[in-house]
Amino acid sequence: MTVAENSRDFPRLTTEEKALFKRDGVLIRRGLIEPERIGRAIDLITGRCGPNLTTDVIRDWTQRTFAPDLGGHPDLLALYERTAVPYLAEDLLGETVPINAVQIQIRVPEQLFPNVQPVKAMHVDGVACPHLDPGQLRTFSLLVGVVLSDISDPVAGALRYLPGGHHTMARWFSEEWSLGMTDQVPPTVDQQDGVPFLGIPGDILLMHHLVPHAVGRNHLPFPRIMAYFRVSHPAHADQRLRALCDPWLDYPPLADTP
Ligand SMILES: O=C(O)CCC(=O)C(=O)O
Repeated sequence: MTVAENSRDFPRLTTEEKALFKRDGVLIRRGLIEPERIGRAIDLITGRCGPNLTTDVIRDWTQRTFAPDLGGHPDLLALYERTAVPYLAEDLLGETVPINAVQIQIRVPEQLFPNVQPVKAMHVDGVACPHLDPGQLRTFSLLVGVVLSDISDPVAGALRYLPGGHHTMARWFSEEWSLGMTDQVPPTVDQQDGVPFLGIPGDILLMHHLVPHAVGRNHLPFPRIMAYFRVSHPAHADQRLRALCDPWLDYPPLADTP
């Protein structure tokens, strides 16, 4: 059955959830993705990564995506396309550009690869990335994170985010920042620990592109695995700079809501 065929069954975002998203920049839906889809994704990822992980490969893939050749694999894109997620994204953005790539991010156990994955400091994606030209923007509208391994313990390399940080970042981008700066966030944001996103396989996170986030080391003996999808409103590519300063430019359905 396709997504379109069973879309009636998907619980859409409520007015309360939209208001929460406006306030915090984050929404979490538990158990949204079926276990069979998660299982297929995990088998693919572990099958490809397991034999190939060396210190150099981990460093490289941590900057980009693990198993880059799987970036367009149908069983991984299905975590987004064949689930309720596009409908939730549409509830926030109105229209969305079709997704054609997934990013896999693994935090490997420190005890197996000590110091290979240092803490990723607070940042918003696509702005002043340490490995890219600071004059380039690789921004988008909405980050969707799919939990693929048990992340019930914050020391397992959980993503940590700053609820409401999209308001702070929009002010900073409009008042203090300019293209080409290498600072990723203002010092007040950099000093924060953030809230760990904890979950189990099948849970999803919807996060506004301006919510700052960081990632810790994984102190547990098994890998932490997340899949990320970067969703854009069709107008985003032509309004990247303005979307940094106006959090609701890419979100027409939310512009006039409380
Ligand atoms: O590893 C993660 O969960 C997120 C990594 C991240 O923030 C990024 O790749 O920009």
